[in-house]
Amino acid sequence: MLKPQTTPTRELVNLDGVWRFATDPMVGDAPWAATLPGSLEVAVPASFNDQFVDPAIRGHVGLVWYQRNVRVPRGWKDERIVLRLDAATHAGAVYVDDTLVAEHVGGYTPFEADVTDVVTAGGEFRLTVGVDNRLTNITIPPGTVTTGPDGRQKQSYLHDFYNYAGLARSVWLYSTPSRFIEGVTVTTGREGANGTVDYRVEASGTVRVILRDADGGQVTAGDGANGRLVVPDATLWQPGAAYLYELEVQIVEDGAVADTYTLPVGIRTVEVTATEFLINGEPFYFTGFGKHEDTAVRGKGHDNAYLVHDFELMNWIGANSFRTSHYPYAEEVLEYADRHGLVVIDETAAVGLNLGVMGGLTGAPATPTFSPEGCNDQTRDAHAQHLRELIARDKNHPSVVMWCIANEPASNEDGAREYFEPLIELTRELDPTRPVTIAEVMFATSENDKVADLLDVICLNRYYGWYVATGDLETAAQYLEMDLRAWADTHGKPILMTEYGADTMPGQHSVWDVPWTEEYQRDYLAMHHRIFDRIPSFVGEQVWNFADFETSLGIHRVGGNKKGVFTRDRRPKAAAFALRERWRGIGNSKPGAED
Ligand code: GCB
Repeated sequence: MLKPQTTPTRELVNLDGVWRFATDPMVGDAPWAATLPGSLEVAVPASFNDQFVDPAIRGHVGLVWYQRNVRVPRGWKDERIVLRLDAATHAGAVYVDDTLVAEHVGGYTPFEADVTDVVTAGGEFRLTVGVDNRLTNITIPPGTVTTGPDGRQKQSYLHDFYNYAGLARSVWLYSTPSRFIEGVTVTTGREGANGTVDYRVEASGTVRVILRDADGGQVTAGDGANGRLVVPDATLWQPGAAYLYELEVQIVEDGAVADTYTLPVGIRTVEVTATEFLINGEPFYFTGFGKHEDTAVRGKGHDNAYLVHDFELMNWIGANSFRTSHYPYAEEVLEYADRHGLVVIDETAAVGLNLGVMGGLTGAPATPTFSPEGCNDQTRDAHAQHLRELIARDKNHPSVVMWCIANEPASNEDGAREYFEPLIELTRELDPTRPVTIAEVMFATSENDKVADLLDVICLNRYYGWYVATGDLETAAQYLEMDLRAWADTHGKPILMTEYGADTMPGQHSVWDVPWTEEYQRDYLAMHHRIFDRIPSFVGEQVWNFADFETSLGIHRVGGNKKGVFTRDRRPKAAAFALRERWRGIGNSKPGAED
């Protein structure tokens, strides 16, 4: 699905702002049919939860209602008119006045509705969106809703971040001509010094494409809906040195341009060998973080100031990459990464497909994850649909170098292979150009894991020195090294550490190895780096987490997860300075490797 944009043939109205709001118990049967009752208002884009003081609103489980009036530009009389929501977490139903125009399940991918027939240019309509935050065993991510004795619903889930919900990304009304460009796919390659851009356009009519360089100069052009463009002496998109060409796609009718859409294109290649991750044929060593979309008050709401600041901090610390843990991020984030040369591992929202974790943490007998009551065929169908939408949205971003199709599933349990094999195949079918991975939970070992041979890169989440061998970095180092060597020997694939980290209270200090202190976080990371540097097939390190973030409350969390190298308001802990020294020193190369 193309991200809406303004072009000579398309116009765009942003519908962000302060909307009317109500939770389901506050409204009658058909809340879209009239102005919402009450006086609550809510900011869009932002999760609704932390905007309110009333705990019944913050923790509401079920539907909430967003509403505003929208005026259609009067010049859009002969245009096709589309309503687009960048996300409704986790499901949305959209009404234009009394008409249901779109329904969508999945909280982190966009959806839209052609509303040409139900709105009038120059007229006004009432836009109402019902947003449902419930997670069940057949949603991605999964969860469980139970009803208490007082009839109130309670949501539980197995992922370690707060279930923020609502309209956390922008809402748009846009126009296209009636004959329009529906989709564009580009894949890039290299032939000696030349770059290649293979393009495929979905559109009815005669298609013409023009490729321009970063200064706007025409490089080459092509006719037809499919083709290959050759870029002589191409400037490549490189980690840390982004270069973007611009592909202008046109539908031409009777010599005139009927529709036009412009896509930034970075020419680069990605390949994986037994020991290396290659970008443009060069070994690339990942440094950086697993992140979250998480800030105070906004929850998961996209915020451009935090976008810029987070990338500034990543640049300051010398990070060259991040993982969109544990869900697809706002498209603005990927566009920024494209422009600034940050490398992205793009992750689905399939987090918490692991019923064994609870057993492991509480000592209770583990429930089988892949079972009719757990993750079943319907869950897998939802997961497949989520993959289709993610890849359709993000396939053209040069910054995205790998798909991570799940975080810490029970890949060691029976049924994991049957669940994942078709999804891995689907991912490769949808995008044959990028490697595929899963971030592996620590219960999955090189011996008991059932899916690793299907993956291109082994991504490991490990907490030696934190959940295991807490406060004992010496023992932790031994466990870590044994674990990594076993994976290297068993699979002969590149290994990337996608999580390692220690909860840290800023301001807590000690001369000893004391968990929660700033020194312990720093030394814990340094211990890991000593071991990483000894493993030849090691291709990168992403610390958990970039910043502290909100979680559901429980006995394991005090004011959220504190494994951030930065606090939730982005102040550095001591580890930040140590990471900066290491990462700025190694750049994009494996430590100890010859340049
Ligand atoms: C993990 C999860 C991540 C958690 C982290 C932790 O393994 O992937 O979502 O936040 O551990 O801090 O426990």
